[in-house]
Amino acid sequence: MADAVEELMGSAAGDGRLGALHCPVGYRLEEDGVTCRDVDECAEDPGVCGAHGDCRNLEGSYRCKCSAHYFFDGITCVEHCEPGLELQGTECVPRAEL
Ligand SMILES: [Ca+2]
Repeated sequence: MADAVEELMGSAAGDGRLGALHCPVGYRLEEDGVTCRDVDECAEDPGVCGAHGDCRNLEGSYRCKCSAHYFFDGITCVEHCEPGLELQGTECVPRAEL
């Protein structure tokens, strides 16, 4: 078990993903090794919003502008909010737990 973990970490470090500097989710380290740049999710994954939404890149994230009767659940456009999410305007958001 321990060997497998070490191997995994070794390979991750090998391709540069485990450097001294980490970028927040939605950002990627530039080739200079110090600059974090926004990932353009719309350009990298044109299908990210599915067939029923238009993608708009945002700094650190992205949004899908969904067609009528479709809602953005934080990842893509869906026809119904998943259990645990509730509809708020045109977006499915985590249901508030009190
Ligand atoms: Ca982005």
